[in-house]
Amino acid sequence: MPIAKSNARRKIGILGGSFNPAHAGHREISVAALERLGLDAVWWLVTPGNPLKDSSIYAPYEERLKHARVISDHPDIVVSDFEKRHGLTYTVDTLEALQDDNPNSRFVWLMGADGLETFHKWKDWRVIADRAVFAVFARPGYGEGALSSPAAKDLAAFRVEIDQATDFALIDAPRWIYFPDTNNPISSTELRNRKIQHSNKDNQPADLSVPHGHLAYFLDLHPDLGDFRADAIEGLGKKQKSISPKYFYDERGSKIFNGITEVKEYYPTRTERQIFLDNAKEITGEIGAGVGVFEYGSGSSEKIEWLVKGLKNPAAYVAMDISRDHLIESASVMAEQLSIPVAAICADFHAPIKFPKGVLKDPEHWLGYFPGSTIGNMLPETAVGFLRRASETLGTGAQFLIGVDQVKDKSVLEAAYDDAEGVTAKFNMNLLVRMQRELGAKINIDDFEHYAFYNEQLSRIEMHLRAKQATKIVIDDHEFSFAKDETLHTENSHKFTDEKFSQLVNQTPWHVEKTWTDPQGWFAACLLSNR
Ligand code: SAH
Ligand code: AVI
Repeated sequence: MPIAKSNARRKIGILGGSFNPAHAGHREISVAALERLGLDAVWWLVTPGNPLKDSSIYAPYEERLKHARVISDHPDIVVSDFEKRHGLTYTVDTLEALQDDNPNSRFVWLMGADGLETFHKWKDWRVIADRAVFAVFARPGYGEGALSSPAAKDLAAFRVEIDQATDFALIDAPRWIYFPDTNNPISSTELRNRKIQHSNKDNQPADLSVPHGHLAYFLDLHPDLGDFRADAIEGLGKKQKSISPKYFYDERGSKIFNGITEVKEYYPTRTERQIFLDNAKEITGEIGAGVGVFEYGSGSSEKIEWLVKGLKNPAAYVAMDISRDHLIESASVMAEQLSIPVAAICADFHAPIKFPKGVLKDPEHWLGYFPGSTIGNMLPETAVGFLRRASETLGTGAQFLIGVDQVKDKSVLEAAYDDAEGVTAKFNMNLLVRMQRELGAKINIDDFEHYAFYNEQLSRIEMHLRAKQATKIVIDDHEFSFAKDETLHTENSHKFTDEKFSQLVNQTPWHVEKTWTDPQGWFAACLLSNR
């Protein structure tokens, strides 16, 4: 674990951080630094602690180290506990110690453009800049903006051009360099291939799961590995422009969704909660003892407590969602609140998922839990595929409790998806904000408006972003024109009758065991079994 002392004049990049947890972005910066700066190695210095962060979402040190080693996955990236061993917390001191310890090495401090934005708040940041050269890499969502940050302005005279990159590690500080083109290090085609490989992979390595803070484990299947850019370009190129609703859920989108569940027109959340509470005894009785609960699209995990409290000797709760930070935060809170092991999996529920073996005790059987009628956001044929895969994930003898929104009066439905406060509109528009921030898309957001209607023929609410006037969206060198009133289709929310839902379920290994509804029949909780 200690880094071997070097005797040659090695060029070493340093990426410091809490690595809570390490992810693909850390690796991308490191690989870019190795290639562009001609470095011999990149060391990931995992800081022991950041007292400003909430300890409940902060995994123990050894776990962060272990996870970083799994994620780094590169012969020239070394994960180090240097700061812990030397009792250091501040970069300014770490650099001094590194240089004292390795007089024959040249160090380059590495950071994402997000780091540069807040660099002026670091302790003795000017001393840091004097001590070592540093390289800044554009990251999805963070680019040119960082160049107008206080530190970037203050140090503007010391910035070198990227044509000097290969000698950069040997220049004397203060000097810095900015790579504007690393926020899309992988081409769309490459991503597409990687994505296909990923979805063919029906088994993920079990050692990608690590204990994390209060969580029994955190398994990151990296659902975000750049797919947003490739999917946006593909979807905007279609005749009816469209994009998957899964892209609503960045950190901000997840929070806006919580706001939707509180507006008076959005009946699903409170109706479903009432069904669960009114029938809790019967539902938990049907499920039985010793189950492990696996929640798909767990969001804020707000609907789990009644279930875990009502079940007899539940074995574990595993939360799964695509929205990584929100998931870690919500599942960590649940881990503190529930008296059973809680774990989290960051994944796309359209990909195959297997539980890591031997981490949690096997439950009597698994109960899939999929509230909110998120299943309605899938096309019927996609829902069939999803249910089949879920049956494989959960194993034979499993049950599946699913929230299913029902067909009802059009005016009730349309109001629920176009609330007077405009929270749903904000949720929909967030997709454009996210495209701007993460893809560097050029969009005049004011040219678009939220548009939702009930498509009676297909029994679904459709959400679109509609162009108020002729406009365009530009991503990289792709330009997508919108005529006035042309739309980008962002979401379907299918509404079911009992019959329609059973027809769908009957194409899968599941069958409907029992259904509970509210007095108006607006929403249903369906218990499926694959026994
Ligand atoms: N279960 C909660 C949240 C529903 S919102 C409730 O009933 O209120 C839908 C959730 O599904 C969000 O948290 C979103 O991040 C997640 N989600 C959407 N698409 C997903 C996908 N393809 N894979 C995994 N999670 C997804
Ligand atoms: C998550 N899903 C079930 C919500 C729905 O009702 O389809 C998402 C949503 N879209 C707009 N409002 C809420």
